[in-house]
Order: sequence, then structure tokens, then C-alpha cells
Amino acid sequence: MKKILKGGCVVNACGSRYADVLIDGEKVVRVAEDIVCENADVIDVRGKLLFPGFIDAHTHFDLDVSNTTTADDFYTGGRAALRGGTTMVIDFACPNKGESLQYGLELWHKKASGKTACDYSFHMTIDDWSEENIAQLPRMFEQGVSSFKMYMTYPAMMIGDEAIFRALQKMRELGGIAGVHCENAGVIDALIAQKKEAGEFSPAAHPQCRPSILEAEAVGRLLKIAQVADVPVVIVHLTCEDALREVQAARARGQKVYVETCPHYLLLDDSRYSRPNFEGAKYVCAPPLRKKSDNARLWDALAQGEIQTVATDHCSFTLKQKDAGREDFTKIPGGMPGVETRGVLLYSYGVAENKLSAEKMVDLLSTAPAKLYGAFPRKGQIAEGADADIVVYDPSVNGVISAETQAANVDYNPFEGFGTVGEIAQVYLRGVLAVDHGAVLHDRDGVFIPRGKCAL
Ligand code: DUC
Ligand code: ZN
Repeated sequence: MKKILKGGCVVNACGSRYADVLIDGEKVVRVAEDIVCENADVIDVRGKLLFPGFIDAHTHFDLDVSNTTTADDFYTGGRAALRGGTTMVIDFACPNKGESLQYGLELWHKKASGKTACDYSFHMTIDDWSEENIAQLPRMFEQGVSSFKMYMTYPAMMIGDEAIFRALQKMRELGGIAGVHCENAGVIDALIAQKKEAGEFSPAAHPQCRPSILEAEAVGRLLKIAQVADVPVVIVHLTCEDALREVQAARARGQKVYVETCPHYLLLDDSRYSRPNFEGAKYVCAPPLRKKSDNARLWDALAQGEIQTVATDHCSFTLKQKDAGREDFTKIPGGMPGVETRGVLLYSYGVAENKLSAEKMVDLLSTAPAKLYGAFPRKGQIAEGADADIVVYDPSVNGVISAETQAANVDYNPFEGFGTVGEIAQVYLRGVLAVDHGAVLHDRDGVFIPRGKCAL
């Protein structure tokens, strides 16, 4: 069945224009003024902005971590994503140390298949640099997995500098791209031990053990390793000005570096950790929230093109799960929900406040992640031949973020009370109306999207 979205403003990263969008089945087949087509349903979207479906390239659904499992699995997380305009997530398949990459990939397929509302794809976590895993790397590409993740911290997942270097060399050989969580594990461990010796066990101690300079140290070290390996790399969830300086230095040396940040590093600051009644636990994540000056620097870096993508690091835990760390902040499971609110926050605090153009927002949320992770041109644009993943955004309706109205399986929202400009009126997933004014109409129709090589 054909559809025409009529009279909206189509916003792509490369420009905006008033145009009709003709959809045939799963695909956009034409974007032009005054399209006439017999036998097509005509949907009036005058006054609305049409964005390409957002891509969240950093989620953790159904992840076993810190002796618990994330509150959102692919069913609840997928619904939350779609409701927030995210038509595709790239989640981190994460085999445990000792398990193979192939085992991890099959496990993640089982977690997601038939129960995810949005389309999905997987990055593969390399937390064990074993002969078996090295041999399996080419098979990952054959199965549509072209991006990888490594951790410089977290004992359960981190690998050392030698393994990172060897893995980056393999990325160069095979044409893959790796994203790296950059923090200095050793010094963080020492700072945690010292806090505990001093009897400091509350969430307020969390950011003090993970200062921004230790993120910057790890970013700088990674970028020098990547320089020797001679390969581009992605810094995931970069939080602060100190770390951006390391990126600038690497770029000045001629390196290609991609940077991702998240809404919580743009809009929340470390004063949240000192809130009474253990409220600080809601915001425990790694790296932690930073200073207001870092928030401002990141907004500037988005506008200047120093940061390429905004993802969420959605890793949700209920307050009951967070309570595991009431007597010891290191036992608070780290992470926050965010997959449902990224689009509306970027529009409200970026576009509506004139910090970003709408086109830039589309680039950060959709086009750049699609290119970076090899899903473009199928995803990341409203154009002939692309999947008809479309967010119909009504800029005239204001709202307030509240846990009470969210779909995510969590009993709090880190952005509770934040005012919003505009709302997501409808979301189309591959041509099908999947969300209408917050109601998720199809919640298991997402499919796996195999990806090719980085094209950014
Ligand atoms: N940071 C978190 O806070 N949680 C999940 C993984 C990560 O990098
Ligand atoms: Zn993460």
C-alpha cells in the first residue's frame, strides 16, 4: 500500500525543504513537491517536521551486569526507543570472558529476535583477546557486524593496551571500526579504595573516584595506540573538555577520530550526586556526570562538528536495583535510561535554543551514526530508496518529561521535570505507522539490520 506524507518540512542532514514523501511498502520512493499518486493514502503533515528515524548506536538491553540484569530488555527497550523516535538501535552484544564472539552474537540474536519494536543491529564487544576470537572476527563481518567495542575499565570486560593495539590493527586489516570506553582503571581502583578507607560510601564519592582527567588520560593513551595502529577510532560517551583536548591534539596530528556523547553529559551535572536520600544513585554511570562548564563545552563541540554523534548509553536499572549500593556506592549498578528521550531533548535544548540547527540535530541522531556504522544509505535519511523510517515531529506542542508517562521499564527518569518543545506525533517504521501520539501500535516488528563498512 502506498502512502503520501503531504505538506511537511523534510529535514535531512544536508538540508530541509517542504516536500511530500511517497512511501511504497517499506521504502521511500519519491520526495518532491505536490506528489499526486492514485491509490495512495494521503496523510496531512502540514506544520510538522519530518526527520529520518533516529539511530541510537549505544544501548545496553538485557545485559547481565553488577550481579543483576538491566531493567529494559529488547521488548521494553525497543518500545521505549520507538516511542522516542528511534527506529534503530545498535546494542552491544557482550559475551562474557571465555565465551566466543560467535556465541555472544547468537545469544544477542536470541534476546532480540521477534520481540523488538524498532530495527536493531549489534556491535560486538571484544573483552577477551583469544586465538578463537581473533579467528572469528572475519565471520562477524559476514554476519553484518562491522563495529566492535573495547573497555579500558571494568574488570569483567576490560582488556589491556596490548590487546587493544592488536585489535585495532585487525580493524585496519579487516575494515572494521572500534568504539572504546576510555577511563583509567588502575587509578580509579586506588581512588575507590581510598574513599572506602576514609569511610565515604555515598554516591557523592562516585564522581570523585572517576575524575575527568582520568578519562582524558585514557582517551589520550587510546589515541596514541590508534596512531601507531594507523586506524580511525570512536571515543564512546565522551563527557568533558579535558578529553576533547586529547581529541583535538590527535586530529592536529592528522588522525581521524570519531566522538560520541550522550544527553546526560549535555544536560546534567555532578551536583546530582549530592542529592539527599540516596537520590544521587539515579545518576551513577561511568564515566560520571561532569561540571556545568563541561556541558557547555560539549554543546559547543556539537555545533562546531567536533562531536559526530549523540547516543544514549541506555543502561537502565530500577531504584530497587540501585538500592544494592545504599551502603556502598561501588555496588550501585551503573547506568541510566535515555533511549526514549534523546530526540525530544536534542530538539528542545539544542534546536529550540538555537544551539543546533535542525539539520545538525538530524546528522547527530541519525545520518552520522548510519554512516559511521555502515547502515547508510538504507538508514539515516529521507530519500528515494531509503527505508521509510520517519519521525513526524510537531514543534507546536510543549510537554514535560516524567517517569509516569514513559514506556521504559524504569521507575524514574533522570530528566524528570525537564520541559520539552515539540512532541513526536507519529513514527513510521519501514513504512508502517508504528507510534501514534505515544501509543506503540506495533511492538515486535523490528528486524536485524546487517551493516557494512564505515562511510563517514
Ligand atoms: N557505563 C555505564 O554507566 N553503564 C553501562 C556501560 C557504561 O559504559
Ligand atoms: Zn555503554
